[in-house]
Amino acid sequence: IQMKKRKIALVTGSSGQDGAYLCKLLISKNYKVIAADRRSSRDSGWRHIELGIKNKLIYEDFDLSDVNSIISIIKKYKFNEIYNLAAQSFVKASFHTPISTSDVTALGPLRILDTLKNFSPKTRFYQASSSEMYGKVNKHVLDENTKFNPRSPYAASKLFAHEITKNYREAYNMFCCSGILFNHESPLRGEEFVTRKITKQLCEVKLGKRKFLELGNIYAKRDWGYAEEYVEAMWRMLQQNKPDDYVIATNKVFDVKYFINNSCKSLNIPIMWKGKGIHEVAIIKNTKKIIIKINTKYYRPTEVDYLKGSYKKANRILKWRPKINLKKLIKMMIDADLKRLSKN
Ligand code: NAP
Ligand code: G4F
Repeated sequence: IQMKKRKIALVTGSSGQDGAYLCKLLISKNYKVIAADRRSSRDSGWRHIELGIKNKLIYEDFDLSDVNSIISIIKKYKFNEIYNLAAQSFVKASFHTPISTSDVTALGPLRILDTLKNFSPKTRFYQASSSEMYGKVNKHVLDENTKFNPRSPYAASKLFAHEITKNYREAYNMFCCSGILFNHESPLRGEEFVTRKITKQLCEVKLGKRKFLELGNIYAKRDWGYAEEYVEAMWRMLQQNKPDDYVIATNKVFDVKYFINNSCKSLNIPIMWKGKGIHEVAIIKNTKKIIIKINTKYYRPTEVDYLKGSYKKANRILKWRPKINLKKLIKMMIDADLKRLSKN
């Protein structure tokens, strides 16, 4: 009997939320997984520790802005698949560091693609594209054919990466896919993103470690899914016969305020809202203490107000659909934060 050869995959941004879940998925599928990240972010490795995968990965030093680090890693292994998840991924920060964001988030994937073209053209490539690329849109539900209108240096960088991925697919017949992923969250989400900021800081209030939290535009609407399900879609894209681009979303939309209200319910903190605009506050019903304030420092120069995606194509071709709803997701995030905070 012939033994099936073990596949080798490279995951860039392996220390991040999606990187950690994807590494876990690939390990469960018996891949040899090379986790590429910056040495500095490996020191904590908290996500890999929580998922119990730290000693199941092969770690390599890697920086998307350094083409030599990309060339040497691609020459060292014969990759079947590369998942490019590394990026400066925080939209707000991209307004402060537009040039380094573009260097990493736009040119980084091009550095990988060009290296693949020269040294490993048969390797399958996944690019982490984003619903932020749609930006300001009038359409109600967004899909693979909707026009993009980016609203931040981050989104413009992701759009360049998206288009160049398509170009390498068409020009050189390479197996390159982009997943246009809508917001996806989890207990492993970074603390700067609004969902995790809310769950963590509300848990701190609940445990008496904080008095209130400050947020920006609480009327922004997002299509929030569960990250662990979304990395499964990435893998499925690279298992198809033909490379293509797919929207991954839940087709449901909620505003930040809804997320806050449900988080408070989950924590048994009864709140009521008062005031308008920058003076709007949430108050704890029985104590009348302010728990949420607006701080304009969290506003963005240009905002994306509304994002809702259609996962019809992914459902038809990849047989993918979201399963965890937002209320369940909030509960998972709250439970994890309470558990972590109770330990300290
Ligand atoms: P994340 O938690 O912020 O992870 C990003 C990763 O990229 C981190 O491991 C980070 O490492 C790494 N990175 C940053 N700059 C780098 C550089 N110069 N060289 C090498 N690695 C670098 O993001 P995520 O939520 O997992 O998202 C994964 C990818 O999907 C990102 O590209 C993001 O833009 C995209 N995306 C995310 C969502 C979402 O809702 N989560 C939706 C659509 C698209 P350090 O720790 O060293 O900074
Ligand atoms: O959680 P956010 O920072 O995520 P954003 O900007 O939608 O970007 C995330 O999703 C993208 C996919 O669409 C990814 F490509 C990207 O890498 C990242 O993962 O903000 C969500 C919304 C925004 O409208 C923001 O203005 O929440 C609003 N918001 C209100 N108060 C806040 C805050 N966002 C943050 N981060 N912090 C606040 O205090």
